[in-house]
Amino acid sequence: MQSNFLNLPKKLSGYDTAKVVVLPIPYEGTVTYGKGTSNGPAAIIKASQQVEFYDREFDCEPVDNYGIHTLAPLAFSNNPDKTVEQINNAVTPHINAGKFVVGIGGEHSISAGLVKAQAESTGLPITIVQIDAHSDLRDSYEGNHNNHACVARRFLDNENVERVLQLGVRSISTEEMSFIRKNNDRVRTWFIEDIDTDEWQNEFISLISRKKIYLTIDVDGLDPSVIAATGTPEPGGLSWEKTIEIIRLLTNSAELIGLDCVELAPLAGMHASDFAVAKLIYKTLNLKYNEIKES
Ligand SMILES: [Mn+2]
Repeated sequence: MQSNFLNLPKKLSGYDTAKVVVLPIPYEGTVTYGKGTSNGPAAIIKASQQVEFYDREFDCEPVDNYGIHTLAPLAFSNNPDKTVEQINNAVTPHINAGKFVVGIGGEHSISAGLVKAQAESTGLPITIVQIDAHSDLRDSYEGNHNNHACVARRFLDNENVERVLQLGVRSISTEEMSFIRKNNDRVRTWFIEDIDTDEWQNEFISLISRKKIYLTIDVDGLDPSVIAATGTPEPGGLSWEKTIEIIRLLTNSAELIGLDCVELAPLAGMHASDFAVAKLIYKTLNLKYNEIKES
């Protein structure tokens, strides 16, 4: 890898001083349709070199206030169950060192390891916010519990995961619909048409308010006009503006404790997708570190 995320100078990218660490997780073990998500982390880091540090919303270069260290990419066995444990083991020391960990994928199953590390390290109830075109609530898929189509079920395996809140879903199976209906104490899914109205906001805020939130962004949650380079694209997704609005509500009402951005499968000649993901990560960090808290 040529450079660090955002191509930051040393004073902003050293491990000891940075509040944020970016962990590239180029894992692609169970992908079922379009391939290439193992190339996601390198494409995100390359595109991030073009992101402006200056953020108009805050009229400053917010990264000056937090700093980002980019870790070496994780290497894997090709066993999906072992991968989850490897990620858990790799991430835990950084959480314990007080770092805000950003996992960049890689396929969505990596989030199971990231969430496990967060749930076990904090020892407190956490809520997962999942931006995704799919609910990923199958118990297993193609004979595997750690398939990327099952990741939200794996979140729910953790006792410390109080609830999974899903936004932007527009492709779902009969089994998953039935699971949602039976488990409405732990899963709340806002389908894409729900987010076109304003009614979802109050309920969303009430479910996240003052909680510890882990945000997992499957980039296929966004509309393919924003991010087309993904393995299982679905038409009719979240706009860029709506996505930022969700994240702004989150950072204004709750404590964001971890983040991942997964399922970018870069396409030659379509670097708009890579850039959108890099900018989305930077914007999320800016919102987190400029959070305005009501006292
Ligand atoms: Mn998805």
